[in-house]
Amino acid sequence: MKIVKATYLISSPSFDLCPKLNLPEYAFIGRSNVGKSSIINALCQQKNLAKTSGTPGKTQLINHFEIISNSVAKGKQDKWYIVDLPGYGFAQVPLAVKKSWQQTIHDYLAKRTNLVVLVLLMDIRHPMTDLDVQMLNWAFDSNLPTQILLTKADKLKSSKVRSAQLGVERELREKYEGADHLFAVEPFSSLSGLGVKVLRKQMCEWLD
Ligand SMILES: Nc1nc2c(ncn2[C@@H]2O[C@H](COP(=O)(O)OP(=O)(O)OP(=O)(O)O)[C@@H](O)[C@H]2O)c(=O)[nH]1
Ligand SMILES: [Mg+2]
Repeated sequence: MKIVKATYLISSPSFDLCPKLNLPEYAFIGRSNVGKSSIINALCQQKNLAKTSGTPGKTQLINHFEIISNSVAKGKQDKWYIVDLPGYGFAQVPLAVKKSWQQTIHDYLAKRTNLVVLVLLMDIRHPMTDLDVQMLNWAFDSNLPTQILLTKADKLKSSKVRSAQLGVERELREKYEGADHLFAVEPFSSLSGLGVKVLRKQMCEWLD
């Protein structure tokens, strides 16, 4: 799959204000500062498509991007959305705001019927936080296929990368019996490009 065009569409403060459900959609979610915007940029090969920042909590809206991709193998063009969801777990945010984000995300996961796959990002050095598990529970409850990316893998030696991946896979098997078909785990680095090709290939398969 080759992404031929990626454009920013709209930022919505709540689930009700999101674009119509007319195209398939992939949502990226994870703790604030985990590298969501960087992954979207790496995937689309555009440096500033999604705004990245050193300030956690920058993305507080549901951001839709419209993507046009070509599949050489299938000889066709596809149109779909990528969604940059608000980051969670940012300590400096008031409790009421955190609660409202959680509600927005829960509604989004439960009701956005054009959602094909959830891409859940976890820092490879601190995976499976309570809020990550909360997202996994919601995905499991909605029977929503979830690609887990262990981000910033460039920060660890390759042996540690492998053991982190195996650890998360083991925990998933223990927590969600019989859900092997729903969850997949890949290490990722926007900096080195590790995992980008695998993710593109995966996305192409999911589109069918
Ligand atoms: N070493 C390393 N740093 C990364 C990687 N991806 C992102 N970063 C850095 O992590 C910080 C946050 O990246 P963003 O892509 O803005 O993270 P985000 O999840 O979109 O953050 P919010 O929108 O604030 O929730 C930035 O300083 C990036 O440069 C990576 O693969 N490796
Ligand atoms: Mg962001």
